[in-house]
Order: sequence, then structure tokens, then C-alpha cells
Amino acid sequence: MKIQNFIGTFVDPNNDQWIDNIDPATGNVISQIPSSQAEDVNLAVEKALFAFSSWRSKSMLERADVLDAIANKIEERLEEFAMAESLDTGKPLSLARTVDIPRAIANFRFFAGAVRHDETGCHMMAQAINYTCRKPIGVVGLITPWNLPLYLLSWKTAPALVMGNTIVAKPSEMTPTTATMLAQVIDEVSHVQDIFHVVHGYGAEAGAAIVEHPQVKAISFTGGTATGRQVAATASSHFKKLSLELGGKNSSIVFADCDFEKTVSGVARAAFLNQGQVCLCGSRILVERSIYVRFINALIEEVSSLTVGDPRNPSTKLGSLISLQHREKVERYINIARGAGGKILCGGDRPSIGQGFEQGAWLSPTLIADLDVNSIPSVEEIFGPVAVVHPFDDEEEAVRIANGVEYGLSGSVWTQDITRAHSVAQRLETGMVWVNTWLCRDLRVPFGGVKASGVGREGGRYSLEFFSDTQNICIHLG
Ligand code: TXE
Repeated sequence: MKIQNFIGTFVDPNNDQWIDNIDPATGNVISQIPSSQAEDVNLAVEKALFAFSSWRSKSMLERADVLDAIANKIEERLEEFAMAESLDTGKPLSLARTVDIPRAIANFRFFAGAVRHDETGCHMMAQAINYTCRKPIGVVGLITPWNLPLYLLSWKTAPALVMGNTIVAKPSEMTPTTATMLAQVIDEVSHVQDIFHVVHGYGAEAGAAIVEHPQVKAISFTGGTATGRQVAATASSHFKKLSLELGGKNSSIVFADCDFEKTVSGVARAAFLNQGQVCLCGSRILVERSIYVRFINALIEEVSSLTVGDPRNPSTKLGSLISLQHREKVERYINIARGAGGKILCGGDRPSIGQGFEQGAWLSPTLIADLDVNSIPSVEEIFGPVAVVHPFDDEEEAVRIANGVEYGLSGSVWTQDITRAHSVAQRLETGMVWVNTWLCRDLRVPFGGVKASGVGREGGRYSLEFFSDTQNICIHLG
């Protein structure tokens, strides 16, 4: 099967070059996608630019209705979307069905509701009145990764569209399918043609062409920190608006007074959801020394019970990694840990999943102890099912270890002492902190990181502001 670009309609890439799309659970080629180049991006931008004047002239409420219609269509096809996501990523179908796709639907509904209740400013002076307008930017570029394909693309698409922009999107070359299905849905329900285009291909080619295009006025990027640095360099030289959601190396800080059972399962979930391939994953587990041994033993038991297997089997908790190359990268970190005297508490091996899955990118969930807190596996983003554990003696030390990384995305604090929870949370150098929970998301709150984890915030009004230009108009009252 060939998945084409969506540039007004389904089209082949200009050069007729294709990339294999692989199901990472089996190693089978499931489709081919365009290896698009600048000429394909140029065509998409040209069409998006042409559609901009019609789309921006719709009222905000009409655009909100389109978002609701998109959500309804995805909901009608939820099973089909979930299966496509599971096949592209190797993640459990149950996860795609209960998290990825429902969250994509929620994103469209949320931003439809947000603008219906939105307000803009008005500032009175003795002699004049100021009012503030939000105007669409124009054509915006959305570049997204492979770990949560539709979830993250819809998180950008919904606010960008509702603010009146038109879009050229490039999903990861490893997870192309649901973006294409989204393009089809938007085309069916939007009443205005050409507002959303999908150009498939490699980041350095199709992605870079979007970032470089002078008519693309804003770039919203989620992906690795190294790529983000390149995107930032190009986009800033063109004075484009830029939002960067990058990597993380997040700590789960466990105090002796935590609710023990809930914390064990919460911390395990934070480390291994989606095979540890979430930028928010708590892949550094810091445990107060007085409960360290007991907690680690309970954690080993919990992690060892996570069933790794056929993504389509309902009892599967963890699927395959995104690719064999990515597994190699993750295993390199496990080997570095072994070489540095790390003790593999569980996992560290390739599980045998059975017939048909021999060529898949399988890796058991892995816990590693006895590493230095500054060792490579403890400070670099592994982005796989690998977590390191470290003991700490007091709050000061916990905070120091947690802040001792180049990233600053999120963290979690597990304690029943409310004063300590506030005190530790506020000292963490991260954009987000959870207390006694993880990945509890309200779509209104600011999402994003500090340090090498990115620039800007997404969510609620932060997204609406990013995808619009603010204009103040001051009228003298005469
Ligand atoms: O990300 P990339 P990859 C981290 C994680 C992972 C690493 C690499 O550590 O191991 O990043 O993953 C496009 N100009 N995260 O390789 O390369 C690319 O095609 C424009 C963190 O997938 O950053 C894809 O669409 N675009 C993370 C998107 O950028 C370019 C989620 C992300 O790809 C480009 C995923 C270029 N020069 C990985 N090069 C998170 N924070 O959620 C690549 N792309």
C-alpha cells in the first residue's frame, strides 16, 4: 500500500521516491510513504496560502464548529485510527484505543470550546480606548514525532486551525498513517479546501523545507533536542514564531512517607508507559534511603509483571519500541550502565514474543541501580523502557539530583506531607511537576519545559496565543 501526500488531494511525491513504513512489532513493511522534497512542500505552502484568506474570513465560531465535526468523524472511525496507530508505532492497541485517539478527539473538542468562551482585552484611558485583537498568522508548519503521533499532531492542529491559520504538517517518517487519515477527515468536514496539508518524508528534507520556507510564518515542533536546535537556528534567522517541545530526563522523587502501594504503581507507570517513549516519563527514580530497599523490591515486582507482547492482545501492557535502530540506541545505554558498574535489577534483555514477532524491536522493561547520579544513563534521555534508581538522604539532595540534568521538562513528587510537596515542587527546575500522580492532564494548563526541554508553552490560551498575532488598537475618544 502506498500512503500519498495530502496536498489538496492525495498526490505522489514529485520525485516518485518512496520510504518503507515498517510495523516495528513484526518488522514487516506495511506501506510506503513519499520521500518528499522542497518542491512538494512548496506546492503545499502555495495551496495553504491560497486557502488562508477564505479560512481566516470564517468566524471563530464557524471554525469551532469545524473542530467539533473533525472530532466527531475521528470518533466514528476510532477503531480504524487506533489500529493504524498501533501498527505504525508497535504500541498496544488498547493504549491507542483508550489514550492516543480519545485524546486527539478531546483536543479538537477542547479548543472548539476554548474559543467559544475566550475573551480579549479592552483597556480604557481617560481620552482613549484600547482593544486587543488576535489575528491568524498565515501558513504554519507543524512537525511532530513518532511516540504519540495523532495525539501530538492534533494538539497543534486544533488551536492552529481554530485561530484561522492554514497548515502544512510533517509527521514522523516512522508514523505517517493517522496524519494522512486526519487530512482526509479535515477535507471532508471543513467546507474550505486546502486548509491542512500533509507532506511525508525525512526530517532533513521535507521537515527542513517547511522550516526554511519564507511563507511559513510559525513553526511548532515536538521532537528531540538536537533536532530542535537545528530547527531553532533556521526558524529564528527568518524571524518565525517558534514553539519547541523537546526532550526530558524527569525524576520521580519518592519520600519515605509516601502512600507506598500507590507510589510503586504510579512510579512504574511514569517510567514505562508507551515503552518509556514519552518525553514526560519519569526515567530517574529517586528514593529516600530509609525505604530504598523495600521500595525497589516492590518496584521490581511491579515492573516484572508488565506484560510485554503482541500489541493487539488485550492483556499486553508494553508493545515494541519504534524501530530496531532505536532499540540499538536504548541497548547502548544499558551496556554503558553495565560497564559503569550498574546493576540490572530486571529486564535488560530482548523478550521472546513468539511466532511472527521475531524481527520486532522488543526490549524488556529495565531497572538499573548502583550508578553514579552523573553517569550517562542517569542524565541523558534514553527514551525507552529503561529507568535508573538512586537513593537520597534528604530533600536537599533529592532536589540537587533532580536538577542535575540539562533538561527541565517535568518531575513528580511522592509524599503525604503537603508542606514538603510544595517546597520540593517549587525548587524543581522544570516546566511541570506532579504530586502523587503523573500525566494527570488538564488541557488548559501550560505545557512545556525549561533548559534544554524547549521554548514556549502549549495548552489552552498559550496555544491560542502562539497561533495568533496580537494587535492592539487605540482609539482617541475625541
Ligand atoms: O526525533 P527527531 P526522532 C527524542 C528522543 C528520541 C530522539 C530522536 O530522545 O530518541 O528525540 O527521535 C523531524 N528539520 N524525542 O528521531 O529526529 C522528524 O522527521 C525539520 C523526544 O524521532 O527530532 C520528525 O517528524 N524537521 C520527543 C520530527 O522532526 C526535522 C518525541 C521529530 O524527529 C529535522 C520524539 C530537521 N532538520 C523523540 N530532522 C518528545 N519530546 O516528545 C528531523 N525532523
